[in-house]
Amino acid sequence: MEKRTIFAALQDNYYRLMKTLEEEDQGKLKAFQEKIDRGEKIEPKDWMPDKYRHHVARQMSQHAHSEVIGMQPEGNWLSRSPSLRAKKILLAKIQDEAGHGLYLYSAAETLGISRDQFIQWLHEGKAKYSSIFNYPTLNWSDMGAVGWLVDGAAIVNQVSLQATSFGPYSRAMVRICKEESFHQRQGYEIMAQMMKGTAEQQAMAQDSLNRLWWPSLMMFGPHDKDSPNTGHALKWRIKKETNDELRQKFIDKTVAQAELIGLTIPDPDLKLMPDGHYQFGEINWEEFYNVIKGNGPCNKQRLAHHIKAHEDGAWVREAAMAYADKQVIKN
Ligand code: FAQ
Repeated sequence: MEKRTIFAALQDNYYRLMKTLEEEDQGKLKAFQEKIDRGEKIEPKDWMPDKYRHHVARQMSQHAHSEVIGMQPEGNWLSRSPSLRAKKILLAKIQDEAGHGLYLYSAAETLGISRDQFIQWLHEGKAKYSSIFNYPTLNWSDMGAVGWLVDGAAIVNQVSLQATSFGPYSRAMVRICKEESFHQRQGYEIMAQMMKGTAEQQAMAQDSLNRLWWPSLMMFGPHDKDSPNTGHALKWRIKKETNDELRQKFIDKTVAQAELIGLTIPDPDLKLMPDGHYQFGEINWEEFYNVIKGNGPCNKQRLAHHIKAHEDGAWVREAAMAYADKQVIKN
């Protein structure tokens, strides 16, 4: 069968039909690269090589899945929030995450792959979501640590992604970053309040930091030398900064925030260097790869919950489609 662009291809044949860079029209490929080098955005109807389309679809859909699966560890604490104020804020934050997932799925669909397909790949274990959401949230101060560290790490990454070369992704990031900075502040506020509380509350906050610090650093992905996607991502300006550069930025700004409220970063090797950056200890990469392979503490639970919610919601999707069909007939 003749190879066509994956945009036109049947989704089931996605990988089989994807052209290699060598198989692409070399003139078009050159013009595409020049456009990227000039800092122009690539829009859905523009020509793009299959590899670029696949790369952006992979990253955006994994990002969308992270936003949606990321609601689970926080949803766990809604019914046990310590006050009505805390509950309202947490509820609003979780709803924002659902919204981020929806913008991202919609933006990713402009690449010609449906949201149903992205979700099917997630359920089949062919698509990933952020490793961080495979860790449990054991107490209320984890809500503080998730907002402060997880949203904090997400912002560092997403601010950089505002300048990504794919137009719909870049525009989604601008809006998401505005909401994410409120999330980071609500998390930090919880941590700061707990650090002003009893010795027991302070110990809870420190325990949350101890458990979530290293997994937060893993959110930025493997070291650059072990990151197979970074080469093309930088060349095509999908990523503006590397995994290690972003991780360093996050550490540099977060250490001071911890110190300000009396928390200790759980890293005996952490050291401020003369260049103003922190040197830090070795990340447990064995743990990271284990988690992204599906063997983290909560992987099975998170995915099973997502599958069940998706199946339980089938009637809502069917009803919405039936209603839409009726409107077409009516008009
Ligand atoms: N977890 O070659 P690289 C949030 C995979 S949103 C799982 O370096 P790349 C909001 C990677 O996919 C958080 N898998 O990959 C919120 C690749 O596998 P593949 C999500 C990971 O793409 C807060 C392989 O390892 N943010 O938190 C991870 O160049 C609170 C090799 O890696 C985004 O998704 C990981 N941590 O760089 C919501 C941002 N790291 O696909 C609720 C967008 C790597 O080849 C509550 N994504 N892998 O099978 C990115 O910036 C990039 O995709 C990276 C990875 C930086 C995550």
